[in-house]
Amino acid sequence: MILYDCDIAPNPRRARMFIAEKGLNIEKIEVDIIGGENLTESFLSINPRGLLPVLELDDGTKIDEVMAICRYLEEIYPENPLLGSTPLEKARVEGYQRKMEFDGMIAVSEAFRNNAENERFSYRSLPGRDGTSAIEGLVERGLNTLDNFYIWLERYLTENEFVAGNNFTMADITAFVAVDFSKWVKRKIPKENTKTLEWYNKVSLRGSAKA
Ligand SMILES: N[C@@H](CCC(=O)N[C@@H](CS)C(=O)NCC(=O)O)C(=O)O
Repeated sequence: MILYDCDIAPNPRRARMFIAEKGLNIEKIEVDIIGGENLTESFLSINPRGLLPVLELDDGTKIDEVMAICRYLEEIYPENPLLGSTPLEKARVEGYQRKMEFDGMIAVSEAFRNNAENERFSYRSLPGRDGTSAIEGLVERGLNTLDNFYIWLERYLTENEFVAGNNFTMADITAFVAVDFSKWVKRKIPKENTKTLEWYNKVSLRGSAKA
């Protein structure tokens, strides 16, 4: 298998953390998003939408979308489950993962890519091939959603040790990557969010945090 990756990009990092948590050794090919390599014919033949990450299987089949990649790997390597074990756990992980993705990842992306100061990105409000022009008002909406992300994250971590319950799961990976991604829009964990700070420090110590 090959993971088409981009070292600096947050969505590929979610896949890399998942792979590291599973203890898998998967070859990686670096694609330079900043240099526009993801929009060249060569990469578009791998993912016509121009997005990373992509997992290529040994028979040439390509899987894009972080969660599709993680689902596939969870099915073929069920040890150390990160997407839940019981029907209820699976539902909880799916639900919290989506919340962390929409409230965190997408909010930062919206605030970052629509900010005219980020010249490299502002001409494309959306990532990949279908990029559209920036919309200024989305910066404020993204930042407001991000404020709510931090409020909800603190609440979940007050109720449980990890985002979706008492086990480390994909919901933690997405939330952790979103927290680091939020630095791109100069936001960080509010200092009064003690549970989130504790959780962040604990997750930072995992080997996968460096993936
Ligand atoms: N929904 C996709 C999102 C993928 C995505 O947005 N990837 C970004 C990197 S974080 C990308 O490829 N950006 C290319 C660009 O900016 O043109 C997934 O979950 O894989």
